[in-house]
Amino acid sequence: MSLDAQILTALRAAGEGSVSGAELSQQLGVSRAAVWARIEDLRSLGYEIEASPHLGYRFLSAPDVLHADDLLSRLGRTQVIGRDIQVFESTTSTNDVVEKLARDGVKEGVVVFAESQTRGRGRLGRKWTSPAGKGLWFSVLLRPGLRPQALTQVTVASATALRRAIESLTGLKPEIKWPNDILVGGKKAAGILTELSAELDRVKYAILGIGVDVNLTVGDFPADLRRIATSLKAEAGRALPRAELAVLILQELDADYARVLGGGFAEVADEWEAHCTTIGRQLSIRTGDRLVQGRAESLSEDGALLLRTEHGHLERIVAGDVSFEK
Ligand code: BT5
Repeated sequence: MSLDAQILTALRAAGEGSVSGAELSQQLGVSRAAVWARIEDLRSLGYEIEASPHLGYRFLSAPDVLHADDLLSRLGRTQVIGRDIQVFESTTSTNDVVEKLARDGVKEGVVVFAESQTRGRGRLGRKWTSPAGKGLWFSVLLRPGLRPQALTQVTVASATALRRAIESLTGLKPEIKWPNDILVGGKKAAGILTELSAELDRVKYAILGIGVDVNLTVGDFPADLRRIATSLKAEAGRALPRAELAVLILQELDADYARVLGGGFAEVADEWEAHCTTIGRQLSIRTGDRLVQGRAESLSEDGALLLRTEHGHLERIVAGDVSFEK
């Protein structure tokens, strides 16, 4: 952890109380002058830290920016996800940045955020709107050692984790639309894009890209999305702290990733089904150039959607676009 992250962790741990410069300097093994210089730097980034000659330093508030040291300090210890966090002001797509890291052999668990993306993407090269400072646009590098077909489990687990994190921060009741949408009030508020590099029977790496519309206003969405997309702020009626949500999502992702790798997918699937608007509905799914119609019955053991067609066959669908018939 960097010095800034350690200072923020120590100040947060003191809660309403203060920590003296001497304590910090001893705890971190640097001079008091170095501590002071780091605190000044954090203040210039927008952190409100009170300094009193007698009591020391007291944490008051953090700015609504994503700052890697701050995210690491809040996240605490996780098993895999968030071992390292990087934040970019702007990038083409955070999935591109993580792909480069993956090719360079970086270990799984690194998370890359961007305040804005110039070429954020959805599935099949669709565009993902990612305005600056309003959402969470990030990607996670995973090396799950699963068969490529089983990677849907990771997408399913990400959706359950994302749903729980949003619910716990906002009190909203997000729903999951197979395979990768999080809806609030019937409109899309978050999406997941899983990209992978695989050999025949093994995933080399997977990149989990997550976009959450946190504090966007109607005007931040292009006109053609206003009918189908929404933000957590619009639904909750108040602006939400992005860093806090980011940390909650990473903690929940870490927990669900461990559940999947530990053979607990059935449990994840149950939770997913309990919150999924797709199960039980009559649907059309476009998958490649095929249109399949039927009733969504459940998830298979490896995360595919099982669809009962009008002829009574059970079809296993691993990817596609859903539209509801009734
Ligand atoms: C998705 O694709 O929903 C996956 C979105 C993943 C975005 C993240 S952001 C971080 C990482 N880096 C990236 O470049 N991508 C990931 P799909 O199911 O194909 O949905 C795409 C469709 O959602 C578009 O065609 C629009 O209709 C709609 N859309 C675009 N931007 C949106 C937004 N900000 N909020 C809600 N809907 C949006």
